[in-house]
Amino acid sequence: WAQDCLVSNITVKQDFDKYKFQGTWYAVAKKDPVGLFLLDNVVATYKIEEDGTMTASAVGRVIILNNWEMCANMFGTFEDTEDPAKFKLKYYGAAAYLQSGYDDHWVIDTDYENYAVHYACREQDYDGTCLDGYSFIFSRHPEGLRPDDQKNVTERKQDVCLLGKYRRVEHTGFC
Ligand code: ODT
Repeated sequence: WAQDCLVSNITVKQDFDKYKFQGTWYAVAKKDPVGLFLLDNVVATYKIEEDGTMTASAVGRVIILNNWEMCANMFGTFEDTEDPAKFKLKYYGAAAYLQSGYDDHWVIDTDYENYAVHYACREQDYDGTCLDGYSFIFSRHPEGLRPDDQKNVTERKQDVCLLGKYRRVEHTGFC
């Protein structure tokens, strides 16, 4: 078969349960967007508020103003869409000089207990493929993915047409 890589053909987690997704996730790998922001030591914590809205906070090492290195504290609110695994993420930083934005936030796959594959396409090309996107591979475990989950994750990287485009996200204790 040939993969068309159309954003509209990317499949997401069936019957995504945001309640089970709550809690802490450690980024283990990342495909960067144009103008990358979060470098490493990225940890995201998801929570469902009393009204059912999913929110998250995230930390990560960033370099701003060309060479000031710091730990960014970021916050986000997720807007539901007709697909339970596809959200719009409105995010901003604790300080005004940090990035803010409005991105897609798709959960491609997760078993809730060990791994998650996140995907966001920021800009589509004329042909419907993704021109500028980013993706995080998350683990519940700070040490990284379990060997059992690696096959799944590799397949999902291929599904989002980003196999080979990820880099490892280090956790050094900086944040
Ligand atoms: O690092 C980049 O290059 C782009 C990422 C910018 C988005 C950071 C916003 C984090 C806001 C808090 C939400 C946490 C959810 C994290 C899940 C995946 C990262 C968007």
